[in-house]
Amino acid sequence: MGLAAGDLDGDGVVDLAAGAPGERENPEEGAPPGWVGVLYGPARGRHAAAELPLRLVASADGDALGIALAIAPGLDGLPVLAAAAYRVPVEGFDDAGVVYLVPLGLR
Ligand SMILES: [Ca+2]
Repeated sequence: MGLAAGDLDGDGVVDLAAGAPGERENPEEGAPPGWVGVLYGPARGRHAAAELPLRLVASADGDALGIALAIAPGLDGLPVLAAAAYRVPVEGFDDAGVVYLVPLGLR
């Protein structure tokens, strides 16, 4: 499970991104593709997945999206969320893996 903290929306308050690579939003739907949820700060208490303001869901079963996460400034200085999916096939190579770069500096 990936976890990253940083200011994703540029408001000066730390936000949290959490990955669930072995899960799906609806457990009744079969093999898990993985997903990432973003919780903007300040936040307290428990938050159900469906309540999160931003969720990224893998495109195929078994992609393992969210195994690792990072938050860093992009080339334009705005925050970027990097989310790894290590089991995504690339150009015929099974489990080659990819890292998605998601600019989230404007909300
Ligand atoms: Ca923030």
